[in-house]
Amino acid sequence: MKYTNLSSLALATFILSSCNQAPDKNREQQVVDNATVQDTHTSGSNNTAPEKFSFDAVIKDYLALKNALTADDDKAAADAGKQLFSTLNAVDIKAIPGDKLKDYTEIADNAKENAEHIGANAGKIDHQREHLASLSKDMADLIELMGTTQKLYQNHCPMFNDGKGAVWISETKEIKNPYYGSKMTTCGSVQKEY
Ligand SMILES: [Cu+2]
Repeated sequence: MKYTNLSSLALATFILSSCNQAPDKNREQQVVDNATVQDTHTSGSNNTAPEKFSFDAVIKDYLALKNALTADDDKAAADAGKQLFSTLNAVDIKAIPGDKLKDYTEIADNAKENAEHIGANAGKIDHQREHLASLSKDMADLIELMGTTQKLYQNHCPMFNDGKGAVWISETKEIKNPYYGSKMTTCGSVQKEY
């Protein structure tokens, strides 16, 4: 396995246990959302465009979310979190190669939970940033699995989470730390290029 999904799942579970929202309610909502998306898909039978998996929209939404937290903007981060959640739910899993489907689903489910919590926590930027740490691991895992057409960097902040550190995915080589924003913009280093 190229990615370490188990550790990000463990982190998400840890974060979720400190959240106000009942996880069961989230899951129900997710099921409803999935059903809605599937309905729209099946009813759009006039659409003759070939179904092709594109991961670009997910990356675009993640980067908007990351940049909102870099700018210390909890409301924009919440909006971006909601957008990412709906983009992830709209992904047509039929377009994902069969041998990658199981891994994709596991990581994407985790990413959805993180995006949803960031969306629901405007006003609590510290909590949004905890979820960003788990979400960024998910994104790194998804990029390893699905690839990217866009040039991206995996950056590392050594200080976040009591010195345990956290990664983020960036479109620029220049360090702009989303975990500390204006307090410590240039903390971190480039760990990997995609
Ligand atoms: Cu949360």
